[in-house]
Amino acid sequence: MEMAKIRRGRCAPTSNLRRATMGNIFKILSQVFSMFVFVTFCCVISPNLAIAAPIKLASVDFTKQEAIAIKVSLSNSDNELKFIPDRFTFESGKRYKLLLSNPSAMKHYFTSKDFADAIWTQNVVAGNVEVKGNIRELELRPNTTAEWTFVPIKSGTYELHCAIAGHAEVGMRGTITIQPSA
Ligand SMILES: [Cu+2]
Repeated sequence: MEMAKIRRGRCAPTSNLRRATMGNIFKILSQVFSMFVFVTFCCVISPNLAIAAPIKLASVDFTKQEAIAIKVSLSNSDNELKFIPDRFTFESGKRYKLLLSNPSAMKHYFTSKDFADAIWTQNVVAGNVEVKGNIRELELRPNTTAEWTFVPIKSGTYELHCAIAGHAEVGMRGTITIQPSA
């Protein structure tokens, strides 16, 4: 009886010890595995992520992208005081050519200074003249056209109006939205 008691007394701590040891080994293995995953991420995936972005940006030349043509008429042959259309949506990072025309008998402005600040203007072509640099607003005399080529930079919603006194008040207004690049 005593031997049995003694054996049982010895066996119980030994099996607890084994369980504890197995638990520790399992913990250590899972920590090693976590470290392995972390190191793999740091060494292999992260540098690729960091390198991928500059390569993508470096390969984009905005001036060589095909321009998306969008038409806008400042008033019409009936001399209605409105932009047609009066809502525009552009996407940041794409190249656009805004084809402006004024088929009316009055001069009109395409004025949206906040929008002009949110884009990079490549040029404005009117008649035989090409203008480069920052453009804030365009004035179109009766029966004239202009082409404004630009790349939207900053997303947001911007108001558009004609700067001639009284025109915006009776409806010569619009909204231009620049959406973040998809
Ligand atoms: Cu006007």
